[in-house]
Amino acid sequence: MKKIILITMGLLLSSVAFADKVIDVKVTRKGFEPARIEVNANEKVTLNITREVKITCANKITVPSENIEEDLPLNKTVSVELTPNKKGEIAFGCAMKQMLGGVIVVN
Ligand SMILES: [Cu+2]
Repeated sequence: MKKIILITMGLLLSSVAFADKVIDVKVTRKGFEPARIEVNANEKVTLNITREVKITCANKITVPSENIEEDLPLNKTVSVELTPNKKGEIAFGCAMKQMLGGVIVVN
């Protein structure tokens, strides 16, 4: 009986630890899709980004306010993690003047 309680507690703890938000983002000819991502403040967010087009200026993702800059190799999923701690909007985009980009809306 004691063992069962311990296992149950372990499962509860692990489900809390893995309660992060995971969002799949693609780079297509239209740019980042979705271009608008909604999250909650203080929630850990993982963006799994896959660039599906060869010719695009979005061969990199930048999130200037979070000091994030990651290369996006073709057809490889790159994970970017962030935990926004205040409400508002976080802009993200390609390396080059944010020509292609989007916004993470923090609620
Ligand atoms: Cu660009």
